[in-house]
Amino acid sequence: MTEESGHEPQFDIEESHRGAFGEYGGTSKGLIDRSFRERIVLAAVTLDKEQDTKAEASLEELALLVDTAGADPVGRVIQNRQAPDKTTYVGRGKAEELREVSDSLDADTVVFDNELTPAQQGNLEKILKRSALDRTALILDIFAQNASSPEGKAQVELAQLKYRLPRLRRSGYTFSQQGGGIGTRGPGETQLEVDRRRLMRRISRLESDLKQLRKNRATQSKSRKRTSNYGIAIVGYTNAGKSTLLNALTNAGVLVEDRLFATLDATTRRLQLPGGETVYLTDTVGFVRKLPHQLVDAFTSTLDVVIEANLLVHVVDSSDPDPEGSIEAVHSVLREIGADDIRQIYVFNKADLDPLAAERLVRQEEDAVAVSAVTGQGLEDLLRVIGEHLRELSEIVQLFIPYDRGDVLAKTHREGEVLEEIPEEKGWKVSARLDKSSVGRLENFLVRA
Ligand SMILES: Nc1nc2c(ncn2[C@@H]2O[C@H](COP(=O)(O)OP(=O)(O)OP(=O)(O)O)[C@@H](O)[C@H]2O)c(=O)[nH]1
Ligand SMILES: [Mg+2]
Repeated sequence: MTEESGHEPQFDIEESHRGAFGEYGGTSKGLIDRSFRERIVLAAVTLDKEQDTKAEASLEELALLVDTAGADPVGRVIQNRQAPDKTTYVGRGKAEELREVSDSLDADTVVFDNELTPAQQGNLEKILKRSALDRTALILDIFAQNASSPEGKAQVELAQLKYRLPRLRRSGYTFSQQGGGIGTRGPGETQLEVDRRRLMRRISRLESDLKQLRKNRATQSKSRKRTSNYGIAIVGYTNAGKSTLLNALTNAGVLVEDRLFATLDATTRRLQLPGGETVYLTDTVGFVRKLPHQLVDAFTSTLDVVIEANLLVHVVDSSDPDPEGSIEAVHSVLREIGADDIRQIYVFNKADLDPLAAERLVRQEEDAVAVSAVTGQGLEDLLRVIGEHLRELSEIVQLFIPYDRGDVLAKTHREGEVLEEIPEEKGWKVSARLDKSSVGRLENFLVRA
């Protein structure tokens, strides 16, 4: 389904081959032309009438994504059908209607609220006579604009290349040559094969670079673990206020912006809880409905910190019109990365904007706190709840360690918090707060009460 019709637009893969980590050319010359505000029509399929509000929330968000990408949403078309059409996603008639709407609104592009198959995209572009983008490409485009660290850039580029690989086409077609056919075909199979091989080479290069980075990170987090401190990851929907919360709690100075996906890199800061425990708090990339799987795959090294956390602080914007939908979107990403069994504390943020909504949401969840990361309201409560949860993950035990086992004493210090250490005739009597797993490892030295 890749080559063939010759009518699809060609992605210029050359632009993704620059630099050590390869600056993704998409930032300057991406899917959306940012030299002017492109006019965009949004299109979605709802599968049953009941899902209408859900589809609308999703489309609302798509409009926000389009705006974040630097273009103007100028129209919306929703189609209700049993299943997306295999060849054109919306029905063929609807596609024709989309063209008319786009013509009348003078729109440059139609963005579909789902991932299109390469074939659907090609077919749609033929009918629409303009480009057809999908949600995935749009989100990838925004990530590309926001990536700043070498790792972030590499992860985004990897996701983009994986998205493009099945979409590579023969070159030669541009929209100004509409109606072509003969004469609009590209150089053919050979060039296509060359392009594809190059792309695959670049993909494996990025994968190995990222693997190395991941290894380095694992070493770092191991040394952090050795000092027995807990890792807490701040997760949540994009723009919920995760970075603001990290800043409020630790003065981290992370960039805060009223835009989607302002944060792509993980930032970790130490935080001392009122109970005395030191924890490591990490702010990371935000999630969104239908987060492209290519991105989730590519961001494994960033998301490791979530998977390895002892506790998740799930930040929700309580002034969000559909907070439950956002919470569900976050859960679905957590499931995808295998972090859904980690204990979560819900933080209903922006309580200053909508106190009633925040209160309502707090009542719905078991472990929940209403806060405002901006005014500081509720933050003390949050720290107290975090402390309580961590204490549940550990227990206070009594140990007896003979003097010739200095190694065990050192290990106890490394893995836990030593509360008391009394030298006696034959060894140390130690009282320590330890993780359940450490307790297992030190079993031989436990003094049963
Ligand atoms: N009124 C109010 N605004 C808030 C609060 N917390 C965050 N904001 C605003 O919400 C916007 C997003 O905040 P960020 O901290 O960047 O959100 P984020 O979750 O890190 O977002 P991404 O990194 O883009 O996923 C900013 O404009 C913040 O000033 C709050 O408690 N009250
Ligand atoms: Mg952020």
